Amino acid sequence: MRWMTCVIVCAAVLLPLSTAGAELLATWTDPTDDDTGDGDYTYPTHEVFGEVGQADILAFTIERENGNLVFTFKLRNLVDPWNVGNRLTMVAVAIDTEEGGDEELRRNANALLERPSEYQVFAAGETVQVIDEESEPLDVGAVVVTDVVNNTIRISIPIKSIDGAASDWRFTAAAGLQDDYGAGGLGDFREVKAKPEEWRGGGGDDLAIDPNIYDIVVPTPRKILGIFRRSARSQAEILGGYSLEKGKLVTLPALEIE
Ligand SMILES: [Ca+2]
Ligand SMILES: [Ca+2]
Ligand SMILES: [Ca+2]
Ligand SMILES: [Ca+2]
Repeated sequence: MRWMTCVIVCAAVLLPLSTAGAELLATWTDPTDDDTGDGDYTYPTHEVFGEVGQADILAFTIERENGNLVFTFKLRNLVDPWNVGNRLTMVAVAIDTEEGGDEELRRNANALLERPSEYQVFAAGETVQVIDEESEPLDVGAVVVTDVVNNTIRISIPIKSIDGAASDWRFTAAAGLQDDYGAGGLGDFREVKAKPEEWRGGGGDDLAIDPNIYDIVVPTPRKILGIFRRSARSQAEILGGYSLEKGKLVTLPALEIE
């Protein structure tokens, strides 16, 4: 903690006043009402999900602030049915910093990563966890602030603890529902099945092949010399790219800071 204080204080001293505060690195807006996974995912039928929108990303922002890398998810509808804060929504960011890494998004996401990650960040409610490419938890001093009124989840990670500059990194941002198994800590992505149940989403499959992800931020294809560098895949195509017959998981694309 003393070390973190030092980092914050030192950074504040070293930074000229004009750049104090958050520096916006990138922001993406995301469509409303596309929290449908492969195109037809639905929420569990229990009344706590009744308002829907708990896993609908509206915007995803990356900032640098006082030596921290800050991810902010704006969601359509964070809810607090038990007066314990947000327990229903879970967000994840996979961070690719170099060659190699973890090819799968963890915590029951059931999804592969186009850009294998060195770090993965998961947050729900007041809990946040950063894991490395071996799925080992890292004690890096990450902090999450969830604002149920303004529907934001803000995750702050001391950037030095995950080595270096972010401009060349790639980021995969995803949202789903959390299943904390009633324990109140950080859980996993809640299972999606073929038919919705009281505590299970619907529109996927009954096995663990479909992604348990409702919404992702899809990168905009970049044009080079007027030609799209790669063909644009819709979110439904990306999240619907699983195959029961082949046992094939979906592969999530990554965002880059331009
Ligand atoms: Ca959305
Ligand atoms: Ca990597
Ligand atoms: Ca499933
Ligand atoms: Ca989306």
